[in-house]
Amino acid sequence: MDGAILQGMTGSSEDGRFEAEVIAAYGRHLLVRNGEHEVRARPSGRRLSIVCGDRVLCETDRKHDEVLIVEVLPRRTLLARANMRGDSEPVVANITRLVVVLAPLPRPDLFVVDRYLCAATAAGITGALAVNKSDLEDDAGLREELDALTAAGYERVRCSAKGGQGLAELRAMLATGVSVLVGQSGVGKSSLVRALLPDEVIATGDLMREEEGRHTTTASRAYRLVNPAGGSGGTLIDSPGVRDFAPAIDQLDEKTLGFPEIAARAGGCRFHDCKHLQEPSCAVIAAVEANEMSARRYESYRRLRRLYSDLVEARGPGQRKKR
Ligand SMILES: Nc1nc2c(ncn2[C@@H]2O[C@H](COP(=O)(O)OP(=O)(O)OP(=O)(O)O)[C@@H](O)[C@H]2O)c(=O)[nH]1
Ligand SMILES: [Mg+2]
Ligand SMILES: [Zn+2]
Repeated sequence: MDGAILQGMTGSSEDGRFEAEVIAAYGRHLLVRNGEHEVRARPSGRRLSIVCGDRVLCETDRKHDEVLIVEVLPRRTLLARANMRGDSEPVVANITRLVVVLAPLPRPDLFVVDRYLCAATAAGITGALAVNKSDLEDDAGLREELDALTAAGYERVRCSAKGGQGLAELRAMLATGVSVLVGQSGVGKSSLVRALLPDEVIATGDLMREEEGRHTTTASRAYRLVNPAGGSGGTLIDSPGVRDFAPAIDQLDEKTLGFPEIAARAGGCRFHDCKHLQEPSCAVIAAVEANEMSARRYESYRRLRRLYSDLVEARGPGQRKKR
């Protein structure tokens, strides 16, 4: 490593310690940024769990010529998912907005979209939608389903990374804070990042791999957007595509599971602990029956409720699972 680079780290103390931001995480291979400098780093111990977006304390190991991360600073927010055992795994840290990217093709799984949006609510992050590939033929059925999400309060931008339509609107949505693009593989997350960063070369080095001739993202990576009118344009994190996603169960609100249209109505249910499944005088069920709430969204809620119970069961009661 270039010692001169390390000398230039802002806030670097005598012992070579400095604070940095994790801008790429590929397992234990990390890339951190301090000011304008980017260096590779690795966690100093096995117990450190570090994700893209983390603020970390680094130490320069001059003997081995490497940068070690010795501490993860407290996270302002954390997007987390549940694994099959029901345990929570961190995905990205310190973000302010989660943008689910979808497209007419590959065919969207709206239940996965819903679960991402629920995870955003659970993490105290703004959820939003980017409907990409607007150059392809529009799907009226899909649009109707998406209208239900807009009615629930999620901002939605229609865009095309290929044709450029809607990119100004997307850029405006991303202009503040730190956003992450999530969604199924092939919806165009990396293409959107590329379209928003015309001058920046998207790293295709060690952290990425080419699969069957096409680029599929294998690690989350943060980019700084530039406002064309000058100044910062927000930070954007690209993430690998998923087939499925389950929100971390500890973060979810037991009563609403993160559905805003249920949160808005739960106060009207007869029972304080109503789960909105078959309870009498349930304001949520009444809203679905009156066509005021989307039946598909309600079905999505019921599925997440089942998944939630399954995950709680998979995890087992407290420490008892540990052998
Ligand atoms: N027609 C059309 N194709 C697009 C558009 N944006 C992306 N694509 C294509 O969709 C394919 C997938 O794009 P990527 O940007 O790699 O998708 P991704 O979401 O990053 O995929 P993963 O990294 O695997 O999660 C590529 O062949 C792109 O050229 C668009 O706006 N319109
Ligand atoms: Mg990608
Ligand atoms: Zn209810």
